[in-house]
Amino acid sequence: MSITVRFPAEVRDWIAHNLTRGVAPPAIVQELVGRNNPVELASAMVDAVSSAFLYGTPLPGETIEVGAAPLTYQPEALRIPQGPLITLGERKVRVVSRMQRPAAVQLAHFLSENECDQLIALARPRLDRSTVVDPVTGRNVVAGHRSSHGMFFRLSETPLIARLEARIAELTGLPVENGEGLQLLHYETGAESTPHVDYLVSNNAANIESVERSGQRVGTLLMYLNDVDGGGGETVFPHLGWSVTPRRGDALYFEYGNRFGLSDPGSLHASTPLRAGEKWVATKWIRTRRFVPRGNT
Ligand code: PD2
Ligand code: ZN
Repeated sequence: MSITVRFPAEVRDWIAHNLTRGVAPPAIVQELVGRNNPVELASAMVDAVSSAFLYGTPLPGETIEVGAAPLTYQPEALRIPQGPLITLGERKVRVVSRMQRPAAVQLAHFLSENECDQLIALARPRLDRSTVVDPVTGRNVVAGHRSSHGMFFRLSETPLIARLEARIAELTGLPVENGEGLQLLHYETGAESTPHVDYLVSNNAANIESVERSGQRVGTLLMYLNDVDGGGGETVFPHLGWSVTPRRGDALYFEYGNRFGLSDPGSLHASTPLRAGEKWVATKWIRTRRFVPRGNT
């Protein structure tokens, strides 16, 4: 049996701040118990905030349940068509492998060689150091998490970009307008993307506002634009022990949102350090609703 109790906003924010700083949940529970909170209540409060971080859900509101069963993520089937070949406009794309959790599909020749070349040529003069939102300050910072360079295209910026966005919408069954602008990333020797989830965690104002404007991210499409022959640069899923080797024109699509609004922590992934040469990849992040960039409400 569970009971509903009031969860003061200042206690919730204090817990969120400490989790974001990397303080371990049991240490936060202990601190709360030391401040005269019953241990069941302290654990429930810390669990409520850490579950919101883990599953990418909004921070708890004014009340929480004490004594409730812990949450788990219920995976859902991939939205994309079944079968070994998927027809996308004029293009037939071959399925290389499928995964159930996170729901994922690996596709051969999603892009033509010419499309890969054109994307690289359009992006090269516009590359900048990739940034991420610092979870403690909420500011955009150049971070070790992403040691690549990158740039974003606007939606339908060129006929090529519009054609690819239509192909992605046909693959995923999600409207073009739910997609964030296509991002191109360029990794040089040694560059990597450390383990992370792509859904937005409610640990800073920028993420909270972004989810309020456009809904949560629920799918990622990675399109590999060159062969990475020198080793490294694989996209890896540490919880699965799965590693995808980039091959020019191939794509990897994975989904991590269910109909209860939870995100899948099993979708944790990374790009391993590039041992030699370079890696070019295009990424598309897809939301539950129309994507509205900051300042465009
Ligand atoms: O470049 C990749 O393989 C990669 C790996 C993990 C890209 C991303 N995440 C991303 O753009 O989110
Ligand atoms: Zn990622």
